[in-house]
Amino acid sequence: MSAPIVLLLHGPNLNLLGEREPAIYGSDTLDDYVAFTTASAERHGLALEAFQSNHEGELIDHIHGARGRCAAIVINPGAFTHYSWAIHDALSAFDGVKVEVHISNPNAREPWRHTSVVAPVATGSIMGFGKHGYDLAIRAVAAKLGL
Ligand code: CA2
Repeated sequence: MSAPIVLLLHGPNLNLLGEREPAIYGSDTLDDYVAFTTASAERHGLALEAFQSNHEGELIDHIHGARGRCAAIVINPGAFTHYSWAIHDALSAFDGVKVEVHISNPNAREPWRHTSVVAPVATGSIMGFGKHGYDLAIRAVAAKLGL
């Protein structure tokens, strides 16, 4: 049987990883994050698809496209985390495992980052562990799927 698919989504500005704000987000690029998460997925018998967009609607289209096709979504919604009820609603219509991941710990930053409108519809949230959070997310997906 083919490996269950995990959809890895990144939201706005995360295409700039490695280019600016290394003190907060480190020096790894988005490609490094995707390669790191792909390797983790393969170790756990999962296949990974990755997509980044600066556009809310494109992220929603990909969440819809995962319905009935992907076993899990790992999503770092970027700043959409804090106000996109549209992403909240799209995720609530996805029946698989949903992991919210953040590179930094938004709760230790500005007050406007302390609210996540995605967290209530996520299976769980991982934040503050940099790149390792993505490995933790894949491990959590594998455990939830019984792999
Ligand atoms: O810590 C995270 O992963 C965040 O989701 C990153 C978002 C931020 O709005 C969230 O509060 C927490 C911001 C992504 C911006 O990424 C940049 C990366 C490099 C240079 C500039 C921005």
